Amino acid sequence: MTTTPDPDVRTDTAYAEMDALGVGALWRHLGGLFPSEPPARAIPYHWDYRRLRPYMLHFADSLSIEEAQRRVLMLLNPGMRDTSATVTGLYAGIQIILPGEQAQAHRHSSNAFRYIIEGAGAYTTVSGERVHMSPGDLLLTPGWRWHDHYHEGEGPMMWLDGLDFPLVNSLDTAFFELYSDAAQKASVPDDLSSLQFIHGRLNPSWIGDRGPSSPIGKYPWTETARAFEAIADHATGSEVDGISLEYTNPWNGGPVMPTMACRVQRLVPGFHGVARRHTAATILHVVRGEGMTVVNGEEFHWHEKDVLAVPSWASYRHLNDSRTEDAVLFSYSNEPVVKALGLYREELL
Ligand code: GTQ
Repeated sequence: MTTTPDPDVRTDTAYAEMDALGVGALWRHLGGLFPSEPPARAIPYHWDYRRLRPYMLHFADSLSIEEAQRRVLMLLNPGMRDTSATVTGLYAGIQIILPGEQAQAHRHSSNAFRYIIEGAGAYTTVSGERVHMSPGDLLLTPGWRWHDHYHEGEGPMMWLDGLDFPLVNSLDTAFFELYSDAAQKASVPDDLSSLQFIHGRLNPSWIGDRGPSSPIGKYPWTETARAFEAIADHATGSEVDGISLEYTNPWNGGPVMPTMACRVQRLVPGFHGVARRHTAATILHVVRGEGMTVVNGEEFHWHEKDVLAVPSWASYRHLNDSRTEDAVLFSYSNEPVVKALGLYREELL
């Protein structure tokens, strides 16, 4: 069937006229809208902690916590600066707090966690529970819980903040509120949730409020170290990730929060991982040791406390060339989101 062309419509002006009507021509955008493979907006990127630390100390000295509210250096992926993302859907920042400082209590719909890098003597209060921090601890602040940070120890304290706000913002689901006071009052014993839940497979069965996030405020480094020691050399782990352990939600064995999966992995001396790629975007933090990750053929040499962005569908492999020292990496990814939507793919290369 043919139709009679409308004499008032001319192709040479139609695209501009349609644009003004909020209309586009699919045939001019097909490649961009349906790429054959995920196009990388995020690029593979490495943040060298030794280069960031002087700036953190500078602003700790020159900018009060009241002015800053939260004194954080954001790790911005050069390909995603418009959304302040580190990789797609995820953000990483390094926060520094000095003795006696109080970071204002607030809550947001974004899920957050902290992975402690340096220092001792600070705590975060989450929903009335004071959670004390030591290096290597993972602290959770699931969405919409009040939280504030206080440092009662000596010397500066630094940690890695992981949040899903690039995802939450892209879904237009962001809410934020300041608390009525600078700090919450403690309403339960300190570190209660870790004390109640962290022991092996035994969960407190009287607790009925089973939301989508882990109820554990802190996964202490001491437990991670115990797990690595117990496994010791009895397992080689996976050929891609070595001895990789996932922090889990005790209610369902799944990821700690609905938008972020957190893991910690030990790469034994001489570990040469197999390359792979997957559709989960990943951020890695070096807990200890040094080594190399090859991302899309580019070598990133990392040291303790560095951060590395691995975009979706980038191929990557880890190497620890030390003959004597382990390397330990903490990582988080948007894998739970990608899996929940049926979009997860992975392959070994
Ligand atoms: O400590 O609550 O890096 O709200 C970014 C936003 C940390 C926090 C960040 C935040 C926080």
